[in-house]
Amino acid sequence: MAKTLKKLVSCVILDLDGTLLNTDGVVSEVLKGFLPKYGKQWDGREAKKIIGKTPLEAAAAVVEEYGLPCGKDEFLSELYPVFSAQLCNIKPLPGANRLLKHLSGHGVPMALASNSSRGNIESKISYQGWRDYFSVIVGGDEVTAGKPSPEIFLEAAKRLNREPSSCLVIEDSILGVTAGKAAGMEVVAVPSVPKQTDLYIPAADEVINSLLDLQPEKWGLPPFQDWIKGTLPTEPWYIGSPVIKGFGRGSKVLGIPTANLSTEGHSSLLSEHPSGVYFGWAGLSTRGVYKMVMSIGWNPYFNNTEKTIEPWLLHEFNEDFYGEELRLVIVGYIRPEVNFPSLESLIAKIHEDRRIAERALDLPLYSKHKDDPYLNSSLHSERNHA
Ligand code: ADP
Ligand code: RBF
Ligand code: MG
Repeated sequence: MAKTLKKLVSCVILDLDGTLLNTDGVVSEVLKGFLPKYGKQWDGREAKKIIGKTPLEAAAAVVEEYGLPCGKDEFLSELYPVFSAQLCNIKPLPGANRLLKHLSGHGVPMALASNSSRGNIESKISYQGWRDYFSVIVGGDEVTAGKPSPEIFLEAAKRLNREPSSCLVIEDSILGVTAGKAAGMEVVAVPSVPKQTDLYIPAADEVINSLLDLQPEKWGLPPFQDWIKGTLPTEPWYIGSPVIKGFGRGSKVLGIPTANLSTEGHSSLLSEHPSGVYFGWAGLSTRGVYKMVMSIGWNPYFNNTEKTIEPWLLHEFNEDFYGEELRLVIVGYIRPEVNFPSLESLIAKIHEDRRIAERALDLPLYSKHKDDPYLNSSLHSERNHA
């Protein structure tokens, strides 16, 4: 633990949108429904232009990007009521509830520092039941300049009664990371745009893939204690589809076959879950239920452009099963996806993941999901036909 200690802090200042809340999902939905009125189509690729901005700056970016025939103030005042009605539909990001519960349980003072307006922040967090977690809240309308100005973070530190140097900032946007560093604070970046890690590395003190990967002990804060034998239990989630052809390199290049799922119709499920290595149970209609370890993401080693799901069923099959219905119950998380200097080191790591998953799945906590009807229903119906 001491070896990896970066710096001691005594409090945490969090950004809200994109860090704790999946606000961008709702923003995208609202714009998707709104832009057609101006004869335009929302293109998700512009999403990163609005991340971390104040509402007015974000509106200005959309007006400019799409060449809308209205002013930014006019656009914002039209959009605002639509967006406000959607605040209750914003979901917490993976690991947000866990992090807030953990820090508050250990009495670590927490502040929210967001470019959103104070009123907006208050509504968003009351929908989540998070109001009591924060002893300080600073909104973009309470300072003269929003992020990337350090003002919002300095104000939060002042109200927390702490020196900036003993504050840890957690931020998803480059603007926010810049603001935190300018305030003289320690900054962990959790980028909300995938595959952009390199842009954050020079600015932040650490870049992590999702809140699940935060190690508070690196900053002198109490460590999480919910890891069990190298795994983090997650709310079980379910995904199933016929097995499709993948890149054809699993067995050939790695000696590790991965039964690729069609991601069609699963895009929102896929975007809800951070990339990384997960494990659980796999049900194959007509065959049985097996232990499974999988990667979700872009496979940095191969630098894929699509986010894929690649489950390795921990069983020897003597044939392929393309086209068969594969159902997964994912019960836990192992690690973030990483790049490797060589194929050998990637293969070795995947075998280590296999050992971790195999051992963990024998724990009652995880083994009970083997009997989930979701995995077995297709089996039963096949049997009845026979
Ligand atoms: P692809 O790129 O088409 O997914 P792979 O080389 O990754 O090809 O091989 C995956 C295929 O191998 C699966 O679709 C499945 O039909 C078969 N297969 C055989 N054994 C396994 C296993 N233990 N786990 C996953 N897939 C397996
Ligand atoms: N690919 C990576 O580039 N980085 C990883 O960290 C990584 N972890 C994996 C873990 C498991 C359990 C499995 C089954 C695969 C992993 N892969 C990873 C994906 C591997 O590159 C993928 O199976 C091939 O791209 C085959 O299509
Ligand atoms: Mg595959």
